[in-house]
Amino acid sequence: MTDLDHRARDILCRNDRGGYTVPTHGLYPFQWNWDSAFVALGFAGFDRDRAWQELETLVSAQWADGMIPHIVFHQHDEGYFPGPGVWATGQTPPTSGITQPPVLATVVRRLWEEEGADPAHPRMRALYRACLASHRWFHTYRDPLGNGLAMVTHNWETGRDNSSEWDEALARVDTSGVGSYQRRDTGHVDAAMRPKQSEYDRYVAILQFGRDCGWDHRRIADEGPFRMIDVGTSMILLRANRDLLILAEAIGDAPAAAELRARIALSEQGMDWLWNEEVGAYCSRDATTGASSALVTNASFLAFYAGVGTPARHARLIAALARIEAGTRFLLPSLEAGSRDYDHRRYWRGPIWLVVSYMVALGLAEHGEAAWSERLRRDSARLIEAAGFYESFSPETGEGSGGGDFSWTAAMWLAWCG
Ligand code: 9WN
Repeated sequence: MTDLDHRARDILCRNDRGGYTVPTHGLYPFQWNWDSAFVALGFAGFDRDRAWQELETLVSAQWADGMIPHIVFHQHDEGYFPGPGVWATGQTPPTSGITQPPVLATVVRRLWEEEGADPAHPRMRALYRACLASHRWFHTYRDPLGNGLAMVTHNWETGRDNSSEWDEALARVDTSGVGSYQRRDTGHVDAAMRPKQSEYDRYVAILQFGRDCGWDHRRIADEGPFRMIDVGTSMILLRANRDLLILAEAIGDAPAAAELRARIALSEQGMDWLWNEEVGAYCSRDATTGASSALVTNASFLAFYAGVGTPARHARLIAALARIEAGTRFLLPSLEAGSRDYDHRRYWRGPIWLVVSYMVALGLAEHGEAAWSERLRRDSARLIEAAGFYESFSPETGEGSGGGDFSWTAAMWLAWCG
C-alpha cells in the first residue's frame, strides 16, 4: 500500500460518523445521497461490511413514497445552511425534501458482483427493493413528458448545483419572499469557490416553494419554479435501471424486470430530445420552455456511461473531448472553457469533480475508448498526487478547491484512479 492509499483510508475512517460518512468535516456535516454511494466503493476495498452499511444507513431515511433524500440529518450541527429546521419535512430521521442522482443501484450491483453474485445475498436483496422504490418514484413524479427522462425540481438535485446549465431557469425564480438567512458555506471555504449570493437566494426560494406545499411531490413537479430535464440525472438513472434489471433477473422478479426493460427502452429513445446537433453533445433542457442549455458539461459525456448514442454522436462527443483537452491541462472540467460564466475555481462552472470523471471513464472504457478512459484516470490521479484529496480541482492549475480531506475523492482514489 502506498502512502496515498493509507491517507485515503484514513480520510474515510475520520469522516465516519458511525454507519455513515460525512462528505468533509465542517462544510458538509451530514450524510449526502450520491456521496454515500461513491463512498461505499471506497470502503469496499478494505471493509466490505462498512461499505454495505453506508448504503443501508442512507436508505433507512427513504420516504414512504420511495424518494431517497439528498441529505439525511442524523445528528445536530449548526454548521450547515439549510439545516433540518429550514427544510421542515417532518421525516424521522430529519431529511431534506429533494433527491440526488440515483447512482445507488449501480453501486449495489458492483458490490454484489464482487462478492460472487449470489441471488440470495440478503443485503443486495434489501437494497434492491429500496432502489426499485426509488426508481419508481422517479418514474411517477419526475417524468412529466413521459419520455423516460428525469426532471429535477431543484438544482441541488442534479448534484452539479451551480452549473451554468441552470442559469436561465434560475433567473425566472422569484426571490422577493426569501427573507434573510445566514449562509454557512462561505465561513468554511473561500467564497470565490462557492455559488454567488444572488444564486443562493434562488436556491432558497425553490426550497421554500416545496416546504410551503408540504413537500407534495406531485404539486412540486407540476407547479414548481424550477423544472429541468437534467442530462446528468437522466443518464445516471438509465444506467441505474440497466443495473437494477440485472438484479431483478437474478432474483427472478419477472414483473419488475419487464417494467425496467420498458423504462430502459423509453429512456433510450427519449435521450434524442437532449441531443443538440449544433453543439454536438447531449445537453439539459428546460421542461417548461423546451430550451436546450446548449452547453457542453462533464455530464454530456455520461452518454457513454448510460449506453446511449449512435456512432456518429459518439464521434462528435469524442471530438468535443479532444477540443476540451486541447484547451486545458487536466480533464474533465465541469464546463468547457470559453463557455459563458466559465470559472476554473467556482464550483460546478469549471472545476473537475472526480466522481463524474469516474463515471465518464467507465463509460468510455465500455465503448472501446480505452485511451480516453485512461487519460481521465491518470489526470485524476495526478490531481490527487499534487494537491491532495480536495472536493474539486482547477482544470487549469490543478489546485484543489472546496472542502479538503473529501470522502468521495478518497473513495475514487481507492476504487478507481489510485
Ligand atoms: C448541496 C456533498 C454535496 C454534493 C454535491 C455538491 C455539494 C451541497 C452544497 O456538496 O452540494 O447539496 O451545499 O453545496 O454540489 O454534489 O453531493 O458533497
